[in-house]
Amino acid sequence: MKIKKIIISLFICCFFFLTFNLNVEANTDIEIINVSLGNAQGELKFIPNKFDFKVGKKYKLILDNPSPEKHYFTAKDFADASWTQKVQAGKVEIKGAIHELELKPEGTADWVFVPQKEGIYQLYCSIKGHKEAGMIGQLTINN
Ligand SMILES: [Cu+2]
Repeated sequence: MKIKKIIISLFICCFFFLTFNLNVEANTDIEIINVSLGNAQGELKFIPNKFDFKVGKKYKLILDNPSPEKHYFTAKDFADASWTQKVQAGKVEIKGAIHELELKPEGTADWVFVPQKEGIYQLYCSIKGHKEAGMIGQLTINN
């Protein structure tokens, strides 16, 4: 009976140890960046609006729109210079190339990708007048 208890305890210890290790690995494996499209005050800007990426590293951009209106995260050249693993929005997961993401008010989306090509790329919102009002940003990929 005692041996059984010890075996079970060991098993539980191993399980926690493994889970802990996997979590640590997952955290170093992918860098998570939160991006807001506008804010609750209705200002037309990306927060943050400057991004630095490294070639070959995996990123997850968590996009959200806390503003009262619709916005776009448009970064065509940047998307072409990156490999997209997936885009997740709600219960839908999209695989393959992506150039523009539409976020309705209160909307969120996750974009998981790996930058491939060095360069400085532009980000903007493609709704009429928003780019001109300052809804722009810069995405840099370094080696
Ligand atoms: Cu906009």
